[in-house]
Amino acid sequence: MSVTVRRIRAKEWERVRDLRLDAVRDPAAPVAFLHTYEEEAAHGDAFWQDRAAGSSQGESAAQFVAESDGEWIGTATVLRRVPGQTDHHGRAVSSSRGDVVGVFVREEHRGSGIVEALFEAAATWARDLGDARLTLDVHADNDRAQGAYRRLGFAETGLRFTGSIGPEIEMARSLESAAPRRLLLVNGPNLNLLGIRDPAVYGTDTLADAERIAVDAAAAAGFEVRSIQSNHEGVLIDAIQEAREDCAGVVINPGGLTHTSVALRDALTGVSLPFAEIHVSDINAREEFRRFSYLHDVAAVRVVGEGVNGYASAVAQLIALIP
Ligand code: CA2
Repeated sequence: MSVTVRRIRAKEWERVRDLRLDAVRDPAAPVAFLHTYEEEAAHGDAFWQDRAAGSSQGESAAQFVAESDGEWIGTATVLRRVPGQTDHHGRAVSSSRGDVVGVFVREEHRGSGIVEALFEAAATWARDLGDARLTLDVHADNDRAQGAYRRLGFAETGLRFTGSIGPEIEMARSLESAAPRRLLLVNGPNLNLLGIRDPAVYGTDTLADAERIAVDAAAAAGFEVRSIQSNHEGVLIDAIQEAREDCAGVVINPGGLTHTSVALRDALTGVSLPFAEIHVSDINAREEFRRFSYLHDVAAVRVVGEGVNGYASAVAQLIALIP
């Protein structure tokens, strides 16, 4: 499935309306959106024409859509706040920022990188206009959305308030690009055998092929890659700890340590770098003992069973999260 993310066009106001009406009918809508289906459905054509016109061009608002085979499968809108204005909490705006609102991905497309791509487009637009950060408000009980925003690099600002949908918290993410443009690529035990043994499970591509695929994907986004492969857990842990000094994230295929190593998990969470977990084979379709991963709930990105090409996808998705 190829997905493109782009800004809407003014003439697409009917599609803007239809996607919004689908969003406010979602089961999560009561804790996600400020308006109900009844309120949105009551607007006439002029309302949607104005909204689409206002967010299709100019510097005050932009609506982005994710499109797959012509279908709109997700959306996010950025409302810019600039000095001199008062924001929706009544605070004077001291440095320009983008407020992200109206985030929605159709249920069947969730968990496939769409929200990351939408936020990347939103961040690029706001950063190019000189904004220092992205902010958003999320319902205090909407754990799913909060988790997704955290994985996208957002953190709580400390502002809590009660709005029309109940208790909400503000989260923010810096748009300043301070992180080094380098990733650490870690391949664990036995991955040096890739392509040499067991081609029925792992294919015929070698570790060198996987590393080249990762390097090329990173280069396309302006990043470099430092690669390490080791059969020794401690060597991998040392490399991960050192990455804190000069890397913005880690892409790791932990090999068999995936299913056994608390120490590797601790190293990855300890360095506070976002990381992608990648497996060449589909670990969910093999022996029972491979189904559990000590990294599954702390990885920012997971790519499983896409062969060595999965390294490109893991790199691209991870870079999309790096400010
Ligand atoms: O599918 C993956 O990428 C794995 O992380 C590879 C590990 C395995 O233990 C994981 O469950 C899934 C194994 C690394 C490669 O081991 C080989 C052994 C013999 C021949 C070729 C590769």
